[in-house]
Amino acid sequence: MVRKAPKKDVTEEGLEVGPPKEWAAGIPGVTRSLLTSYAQMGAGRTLLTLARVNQKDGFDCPGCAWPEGDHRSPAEFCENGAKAVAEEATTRRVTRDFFAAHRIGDLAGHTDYWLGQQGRLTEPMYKPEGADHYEPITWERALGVVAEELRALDDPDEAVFYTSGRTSNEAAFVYQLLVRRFGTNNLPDCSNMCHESSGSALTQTLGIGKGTVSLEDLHRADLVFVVGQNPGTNHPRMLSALERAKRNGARIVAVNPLPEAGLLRFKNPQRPSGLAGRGTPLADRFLQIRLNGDLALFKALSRLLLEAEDAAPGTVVDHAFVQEHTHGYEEWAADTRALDWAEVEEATGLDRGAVEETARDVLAAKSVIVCWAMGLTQHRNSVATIREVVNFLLLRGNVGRPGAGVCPVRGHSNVQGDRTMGIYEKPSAAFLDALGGEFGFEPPRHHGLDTVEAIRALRAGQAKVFFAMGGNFVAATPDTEVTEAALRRARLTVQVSTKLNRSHAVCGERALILPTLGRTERDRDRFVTVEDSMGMVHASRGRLRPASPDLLPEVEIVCGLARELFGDDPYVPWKEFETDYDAIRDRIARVVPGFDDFNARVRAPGGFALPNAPRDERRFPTATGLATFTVNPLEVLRVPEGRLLLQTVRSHDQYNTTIYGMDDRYRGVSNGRRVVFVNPDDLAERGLADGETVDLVSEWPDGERRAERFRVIAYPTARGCCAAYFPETNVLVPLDSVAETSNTPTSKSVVVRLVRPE
Ligand SMILES: Nc1nc2c(c(=O)[nH]1)N[C@H]1C(S)=C(S)[C@@H](COP(=O)(O)OP(=O)(O)OC[C@H]3O[C@@H](n4cnc5c(=O)[nH]c(N)nc54)[C@H](O)[C@@H]3O)O[C@H]1N2
Ligand SMILES: Nc1nc2c(c(=O)[nH]1)N[C@H]1C(S)=C(S)[C@@H](COP(=O)(O)OP(=O)(O)OC[C@H]3O[C@@H](n4cnc5c(=O)[nH]c(N)nc54)[C@H](O)[C@@H]3O)O[C@H]1N2
Ligand SMILES: [Mo]
Repeated sequence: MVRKAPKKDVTEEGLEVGPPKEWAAGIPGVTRSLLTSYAQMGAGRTLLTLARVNQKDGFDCPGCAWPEGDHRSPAEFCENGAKAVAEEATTRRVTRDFFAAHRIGDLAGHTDYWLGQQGRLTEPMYKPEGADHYEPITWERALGVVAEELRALDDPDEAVFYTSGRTSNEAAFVYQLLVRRFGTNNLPDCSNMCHESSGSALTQTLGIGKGTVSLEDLHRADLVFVVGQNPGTNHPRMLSALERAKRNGARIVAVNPLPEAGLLRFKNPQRPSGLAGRGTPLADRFLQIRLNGDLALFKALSRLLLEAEDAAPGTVVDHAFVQEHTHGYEEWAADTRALDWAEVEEATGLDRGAVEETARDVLAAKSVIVCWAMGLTQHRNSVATIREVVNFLLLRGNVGRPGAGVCPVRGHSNVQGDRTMGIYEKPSAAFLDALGGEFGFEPPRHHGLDTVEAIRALRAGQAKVFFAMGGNFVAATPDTEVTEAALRRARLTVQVSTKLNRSHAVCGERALILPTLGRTERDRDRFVTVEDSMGMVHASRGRLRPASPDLLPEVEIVCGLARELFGDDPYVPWKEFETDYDAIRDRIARVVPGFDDFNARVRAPGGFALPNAPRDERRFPTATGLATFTVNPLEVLRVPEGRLLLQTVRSHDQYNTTIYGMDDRYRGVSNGRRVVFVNPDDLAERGLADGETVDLVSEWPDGERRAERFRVIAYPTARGCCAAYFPETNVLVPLDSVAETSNTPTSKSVVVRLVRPE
């Protein structure tokens, strides 16, 4: 069987390709963002809105989870943050007339870009069974439909409640409360596709599923690794932090198959000197690694450190730390000493000299931080790879002291906070005890479904109601055709959304669109809170007039549904929560560790830091109370003859499934997205040339999958690897191709062949 992506946007006539850029975030960055904003918002609204991004009395940028420093500049946003704001603050509107004019089937035929460009959703819409149009519905009736379908289920586990990572702490807390009060832990979230591998590896080895560094640590590190991450596009404000670290004397090592613009040179738009010239060189060393080579790299670095220790005992390994705070060292060291260099070179594609020089950087550094994102988390052996990063840091005591530690760089602006609030299909017993104790009911104890398992359950007809708090489930998940068919089987799909997307077009028998406020918008006089990638909690207050008078904030949608579902609930004061976010925060303070005195502390400018045992006390709350060295076998991912390893990445003009525009400026692409970046030598070997059109075909035990008509771009990526954008390539990743332990789809290692279209 061959699965194909739907034949939309297959011809891209205006597509142009130029040379990739070597630097990021200078003048074009700033002017581009203002142009996008003008087009969507108009000039006055643009200035008013952008002036409030990430200010202490403003709203948290919905762009990414990178923290704000203590000394904020008046323009604490970046090009892509501005695009995220413009996308939400747009003056374009999707009205009931729009839905009357477009059949649902027709909407599914449009591109993600077109769908997003239609503007903000304005009122609740309902697709009754058998209908092919959405029609207006009142809020009361809409929530009634959801409650009716939930009550009709035989078992609460037949419902699935997804969350994307923009939901505030307050909304997330009441949402998971509703779900557990209803009786299930089916709370998959975007994390399952994102940093789940980081969470799994870090919880096991360090006892906390989050990073262990603050922004201050990054500024004062001696050596910073940026691995599997493209900050120039996805976390542009991180570049300022890296620049600052460099000014303080840090060296930066970039590890990536692609020479990403932001990693090489940086022009800081917030400093006068940043507006001219070639910018600051950022990475001191660029290791152009093969996809999935990182486990081998970190093992090799550790082995070189052990050799240096053997040559001069007591000078390299932090024995005091290893003895006092860790276990498993001996076994790990023996395994690491036995590493086979030939395998390292095969896996990484790096020559031994480059790895040895990097090890010398490490030896010269007193404090080391490793930052990473999706390049490490979306492979079959991602959890093992991240555990190797931890081993490498533990060896020299680079955890739990200033300037050192692990730094998984989160994606969605509140994805970390949502997890802290209990959006998790595998909640700990301690969390459930606290929740049940506070509200006086017994939450379900058995684990729920994660993202991939939820799709399987929908496919099998075992899950019948699908509720999404934000996001774009159908487009963000793998195996597009399988997933779409699974969602279409649902009795009811419900999307709480700000903007139109594919998940509204590919829906269940009955479907609801519940439009909600975004971060930028006024929520009466209330504020919400978020947690950034480094565990800082702070307030976010929108100021813009809501896109429509018929929008409800997420908290009110959840509480409204709970009141429909539970009537006069003896356990939870939903009515009070609906209006009073302070009341929600008081409960959070009693249930979630670290939030004591939440209401008072979050009102302090800049908010507060959550406790972090490894960072604050060098304490590791693992099963043994010690940080853990783990043995992770090196299995070289060998790609069969004639095939390439494909990674699926973001362009500079997209936010996950939201397509801002059709350009990828730093990589030299304009007016199109169906492109595949391939090393020129790999092209020559296959008799292919830059500019040709190919289909991407992945091969799996259950058949082939094909994404059609991509323009080949000869590009300086690592040999044997190629790259293309998602969501277009999600059709190539089977549902069952997931990372061990974390169950994250393997979106960064897909074996493909490039074939000329028939
Ligand atoms: N503007 C914008 N900002 C965003 C997002 C967005 O879509 N747009 N998305 C947000 C979200 S949810 C997230 S999770 C983050 C994502 O942030 P990133 O992780 O930066 O996003 P990707 O585009 O997936 O880029 C992956 C990077 O890892 C590299 N890479 C891939 N595989 C490997 C590997 O095996 N080894 C190594 N060493 N490198 C590898 C790729 O070449 C690429 O540079 O960004 C967040 N911020
Ligand atoms: N092949 C491949 N697939 C991937 C990835 C990859 O690298 N490669 N990355 C994965 C990652 S890291 C992630 S995080 C997921 C992302 O998966 P999701 O989080 O599900 O997807 P998004 O595209 O971020 O969701 C966009 C939608 O969110 C809604 N929205 C925006 N703001 C708000 C808000 O404030 N409230 C509400 N209720 N709705 C809002 C809008 O309607 C918008 O259309 O995708 C994953 N999929
Ligand atoms: Mo993400």
